[in-house]
Amino acid sequence: GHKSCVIWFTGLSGAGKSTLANAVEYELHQRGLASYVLDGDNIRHGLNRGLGFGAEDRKENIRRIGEVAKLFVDAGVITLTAFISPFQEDRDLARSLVEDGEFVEVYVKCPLEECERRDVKGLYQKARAGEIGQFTGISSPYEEPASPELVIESGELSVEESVQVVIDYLRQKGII
Ligand code: GGZ
Repeated sequence: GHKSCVIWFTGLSGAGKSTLANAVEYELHQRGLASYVLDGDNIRHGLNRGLGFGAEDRKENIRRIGEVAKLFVDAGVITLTAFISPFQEDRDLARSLVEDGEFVEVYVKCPLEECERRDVKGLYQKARAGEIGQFTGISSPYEEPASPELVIESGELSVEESVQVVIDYLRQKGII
């Protein structure tokens, strides 16, 4: 058997949160474990449609995601979330909704310069040009996690190596 938990990925746009969350989810699925990824595709386009990127809307975005993650954990699912979640206070609130040990905060760390150099979706360029306001790292803050369970330097490790770090942690803690 396994325990359910929230694996909360946080980091800048383009740091690799969704890629890593999906790769970990794939690995858990291979092992026959019930798991699910919450990300912008299924949350910001659905439940949280209408919320923007001002501080208050980001707070509400993360609050709702935390509540949904709690429900999934209650249902026995290993829940992976991939949101910038730039504010420590909001991440702490999400943490407070589940039991001690059930919240694994993973800082997907990547220098702003590297995210901006990759600029997979061209958003940094638009933010620099002033076409997108309140863009994290450019015109809106990102608060680095104070004491995350894991820090993964996505520019230094391959996706496979990063997945292994997360899986090893879950095994070490007896979650899987
Ligand atoms: C940051 C923005 C913004 C602004 C649109 N700031 O790389 P992406 O495209 O796919 O990921 C970013 C995503 C961030 O949404 P989150 O729900 O993760 O943010 S938060 O946790 O802060 O609520 C980016 C896109 O949405 N995007 N405008 N102004 N990212």
